[in-house]
Amino acid sequence: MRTQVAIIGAGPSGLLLGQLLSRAGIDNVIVERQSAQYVLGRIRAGVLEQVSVEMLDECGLGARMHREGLVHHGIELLFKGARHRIDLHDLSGGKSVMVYGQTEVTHDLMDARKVQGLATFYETGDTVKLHDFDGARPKVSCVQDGKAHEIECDFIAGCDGYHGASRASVPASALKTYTKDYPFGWLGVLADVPPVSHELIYANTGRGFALCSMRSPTRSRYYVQVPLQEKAEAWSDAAFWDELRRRLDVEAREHLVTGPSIEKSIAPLRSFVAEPMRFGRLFLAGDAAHIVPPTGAKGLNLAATDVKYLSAALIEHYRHKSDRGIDDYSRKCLARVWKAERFSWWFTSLMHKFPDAGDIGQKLQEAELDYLVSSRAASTALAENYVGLPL
Ligand code: FAS
Ligand code: PHB
Repeated sequence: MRTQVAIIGAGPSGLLLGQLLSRAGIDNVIVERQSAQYVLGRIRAGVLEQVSVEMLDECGLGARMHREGLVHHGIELLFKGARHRIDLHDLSGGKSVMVYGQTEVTHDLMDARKVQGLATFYETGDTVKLHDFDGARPKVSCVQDGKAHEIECDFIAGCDGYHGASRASVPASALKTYTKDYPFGWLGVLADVPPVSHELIYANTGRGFALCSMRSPTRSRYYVQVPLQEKAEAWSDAAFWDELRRRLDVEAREHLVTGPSIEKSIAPLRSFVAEPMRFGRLFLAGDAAHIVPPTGAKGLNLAATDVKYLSAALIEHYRHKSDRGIDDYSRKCLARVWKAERFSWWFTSLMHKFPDAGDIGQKLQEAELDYLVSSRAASTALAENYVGLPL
């Protein structure tokens, strides 16, 4: 078969790119390793920057998000047993964030693609291969239900995440990668209980980091920092709730509603960037090119802005016969990626307990937090990064 753009991966990056290209009349095919149900079963991001909200609106898919999503104008920082609100809306000149889970974003994009009857090969397993993307006639091959498919295309979008085939298909000599692994993970629990507070609470405590988030007024998402070697199955619900309570302030502890977990998993924390993000007719987007620790809620939003730049570049190529956007894609993305990497590293370094930091490490973090919440300049810096830097 032939298409204009072959997209590898049906996560948020691939699905969002597929929507934007289709709306511009550009033919595309998505190949996805897993089943749609499996992709939807992964519990990941929870916070959308305004630019991501606007992209879903641009795809005509914002209705459920605006109906069910929660607009947040602030977050709270908890340290030394007290909470301090950061007024994101005031400090960022009127911006806010939308709490609407990645699962829902993916659901909306998948439903739209299905209604539009756009070609999507699910459950291709590890059969996807990329061919000749450094030439003029790239191809993607895969096997689905035992049937081999060869997809001739003009361009390949590698939207297949950190462990995908796209970046792995690039000769190591053509790539420069940067990696920082953190000495802890996030144990996350999803539960159908009302959130402990109406805004997110990021907690720095002597026992480690905790985050109180949510998906709706009746569904909460909580995280506690755990050592890397921990296993989610070793944590009973009761043990999780007890540990979370130990990391909350008195009021939050009193308001915490607990219940059975409907999902429990541990995510490692990593900073990673692959440069460049373009190889001939192959473009990397989203987690295929970069990973941030989730502290700054940047992962999904960075994927969205990569897709914004890539879709504009491809539309310019087909509509105006210009490759200016394509030639500038990697530079433009990486300028934004590195700023988000810095913010995510800084916020992670400020809020987590590092094994080798000693007692002075906690004191230095508390001093920085004291300064942060008492300085408009410092709070503004946090706010403008958290809501998303201008494009
Ligand atoms: P994804 O990884 O979401 O999607 C890639 C898709 O490609 C997957 O569906 C995969 O099955 C498919 N694929 C992989 N290899 C393939 C192959 N060889 N052939 C075909 N398909 C292939 N971000 C936040 O902002 N907040 C969070 O709290 C947060 N939590 C996270 C927790 C975990 C465990 C992980 C891994 C990430 C988390 N992230 C979080 C980041 C996450 O939301 C990503 O930024 C987001 O999923 C990026 O979307 P994609 O680039 O589409 O990559
Ligand atoms: C989430 O709700 O999953 C979430 C929210 C904010 C973060 C990370 C994760 O910084």
